[in-house]
Amino acid sequence: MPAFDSIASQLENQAIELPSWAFGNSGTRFKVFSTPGTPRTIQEKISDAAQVNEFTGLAPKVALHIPWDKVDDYAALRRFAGDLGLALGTVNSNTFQDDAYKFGSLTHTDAAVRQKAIDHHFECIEIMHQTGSTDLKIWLADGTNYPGQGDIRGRQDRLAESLTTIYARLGDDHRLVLEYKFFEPAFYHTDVPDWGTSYAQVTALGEKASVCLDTGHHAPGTNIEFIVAQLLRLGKLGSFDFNSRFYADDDLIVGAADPFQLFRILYEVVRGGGYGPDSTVAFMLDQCHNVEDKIPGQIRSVLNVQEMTARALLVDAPALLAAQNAGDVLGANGILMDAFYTDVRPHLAAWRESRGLAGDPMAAYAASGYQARIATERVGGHQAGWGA
Ligand code: PSV
Ligand code: MN
Ligand code: MN
Repeated sequence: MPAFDSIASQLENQAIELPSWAFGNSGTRFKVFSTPGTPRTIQEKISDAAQVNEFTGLAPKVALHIPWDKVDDYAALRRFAGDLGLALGTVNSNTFQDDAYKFGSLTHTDAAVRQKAIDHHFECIEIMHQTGSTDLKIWLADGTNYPGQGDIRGRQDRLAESLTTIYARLGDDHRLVLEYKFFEPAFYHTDVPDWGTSYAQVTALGEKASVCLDTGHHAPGTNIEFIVAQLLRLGKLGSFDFNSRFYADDDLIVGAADPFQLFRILYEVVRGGGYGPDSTVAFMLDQCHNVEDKIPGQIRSVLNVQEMTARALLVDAPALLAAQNAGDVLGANGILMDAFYTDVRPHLAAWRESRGLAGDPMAAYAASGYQARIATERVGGHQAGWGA
């Protein structure tokens, strides 16, 4: 297995985008618990995201969700973030909250509703020009609850037409990423339920469109690393929404439920050229912190991604290939598992310290006093999204 030192320089390439909504209060349909110090504005969310980057050096971008993060002056917001060492990242559209979208948005039978949803995406693209963002991420709640409720085929056709109109409005440096999710909020059929549908739709659009893979959006037992390998092979893996799940779309801390799965995914990312300076894959978190503090929750998340990336980089690729080609089943499996079972935490701590960062970002954040300060300074923090 390669020594940690031989892969250390590749860790410099890691940049993980934080979702603005991770810093707001969130919960389930049963209860939204509020956490002292929760941000009241997008500026406060960005300030909290800056803490994650300050202690880890891993999170230089914040993704926005519109209209949750709507402001009058996006150029000023960009400067605000820039002053804290951050860039504004992916702009997430939102066509799942308005009454008009009860029966769909980009797929709706009524052209006026489709146009409303398209106009919202035009607004997002305009915002991207001002924030300097390159990615427009579309996730649709569109779908039906009962067989026969909608014309599945007609909805695909209208989706294709709406996406084509949005795609035509993208700026030269812009990309469109289409996220899939197998169910919820629709329970019978969802209009973009799987990577194949997303792939078919974005391929019809053109080069600037690709697939967003949210790790929580698959049926239990799905081999997600296979999807990663396939999309990279096809040149259509645009971005990740990282999180972890035990049951459905739990949005828990990435790597918390199944670190081995995260390792397997990141191994395929590395294997398929999705990691490194030439990669165009965007790595984002899409998480909520219902019962734990949000900033340390995000710090833990980016550290989990870093740890599993380091382990994936440690896989002895030539030896693995040789074992695979020789039909050495257990030898090949052993080579992969050797890397997975390597505890890289002491190496990563030393690597951080060599770069002027705290060896233990969780402890350093806890000792910084920031959490206590925001708890006293901020009163009446917002629920993620809906109240923002
Ligand atoms: C939907 O479940 C999703 O994963 C999409 O990425 C949304 O933008 C995000 O959650 C926040 O609601
Ligand atoms: Mn997502
Ligand atoms: Mn989700």
